[in-house]
Amino acid sequence: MKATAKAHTNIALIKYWGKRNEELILPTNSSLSITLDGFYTTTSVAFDEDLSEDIFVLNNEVITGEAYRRVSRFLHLIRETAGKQNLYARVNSVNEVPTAAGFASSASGFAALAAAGTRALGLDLTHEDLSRITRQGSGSACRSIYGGFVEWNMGEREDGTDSQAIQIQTENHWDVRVAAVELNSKMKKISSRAGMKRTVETSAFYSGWLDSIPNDLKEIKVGIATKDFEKVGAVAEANCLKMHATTLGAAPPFTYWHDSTMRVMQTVQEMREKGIPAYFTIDAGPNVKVLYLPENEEQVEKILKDIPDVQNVTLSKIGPGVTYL
Ligand code: 2P0
Repeated sequence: MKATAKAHTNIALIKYWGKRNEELILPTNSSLSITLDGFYTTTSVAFDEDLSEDIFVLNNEVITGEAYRRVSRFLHLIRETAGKQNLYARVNSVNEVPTAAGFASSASGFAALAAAGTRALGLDLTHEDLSRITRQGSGSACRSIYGGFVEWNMGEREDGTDSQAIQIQTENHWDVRVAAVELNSKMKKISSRAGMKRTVETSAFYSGWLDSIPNDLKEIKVGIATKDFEKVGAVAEANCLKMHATTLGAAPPFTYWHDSTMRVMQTVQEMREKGIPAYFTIDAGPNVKVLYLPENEEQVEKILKDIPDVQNVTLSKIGPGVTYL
C-alpha cells in the first residue's frame, strides 16, 4: 500500500484561464503546455490501517491548514475511486521546484500525489484516467502526467469524464528551451484560482478570450508538428497577452504584471529585432518565462541576467511525464 512517483512542472503556451465548474475543476477552454525537465516533485504515499487521519510532510515539514486540507480532500477522491474510504495515508513530498525559479509547484505536486496515491491503492489506470483524477487536485496538474507537448481537452460533459490531457508530442520531438526569469517583486498576490474566478465572472473581455482559443490551438499545433519556432512563439506570446488583458477588463481590474515584468517583455521583443528568436509567456504572477532555441542559449541567458530587477534566470529543457520509483 505504498508507492513513490515523480512528476515535472509544466508551462502553458495556450493558457487555462477560467472554470465552468469549480468543484470538479472543469475549464472554460482547452490549453496546451510543455513539461519542463528542471523542476519536479517526488512524492511517496503510504496507506496505513493504523492511521486515523492523513499526514502530509512537504520538504521535511509537517503541513497543516488549507494546504493540508487540499491534499486530504484529494486523497479522499482517490480513496473513493478505490472503494477504501477509511484508509488514511502518510504523504511525503519533496519539491525540486526552486522557489527562485518562480514556478508554482501545484502542477508537479498534484501530479506526483495522484500517481503515487492511485498506485499505492492498487488502481491500474491509463494516463488519461490518471490525468482526469489529477485535474481535480489542480487543473494545470492534469497536463503534468505527460512529458513533451501536452493538450488538456476541456471536454463537454457536465461530470468531467471527458476533460483530461493527452500527449501531442514526446519530449524527444523537438529541443525547445525555457528560461524562467524571476523578478524582485513584493506585490501582493492574487492567487490564480481567485484571479480566474473574478475574470470569468466580471471581465468585459472574457468572451473575446474564449473566442480566440480554437484558432490559437489550431495554429500552435501546426507550429509544433512542423517545428516552426517563430509560429509557436508568436502564438504563445499573443495568447499570454490576451489572458492578461482579461484581468484588466475585470471588476475590480487587476494585473499580475510589475514594472520589471514589462521590462523583460520589452527586452525579449528587442532580442527578436536583433535576430534572436525568443518569445515570452507569463502566468498568474510577475515572473516571465522565455522560450528560445538551444543555439541561442548563451546570448539569451546573458541578456536576461543583465536586466535590472532580474534576480534569477533558471534554464530548462523539455521534460518527461510521470515516473514511478
Ligand atoms: C496555466 N495557470 O494554464 C494557467 C495560466 C495560471 C495562468 O493553471 O485552481 O493552479 O488549481 O485549477 O492550475 C494556474 O492555475 O489552478 C494555471 P487550479 P492552477 O498554467
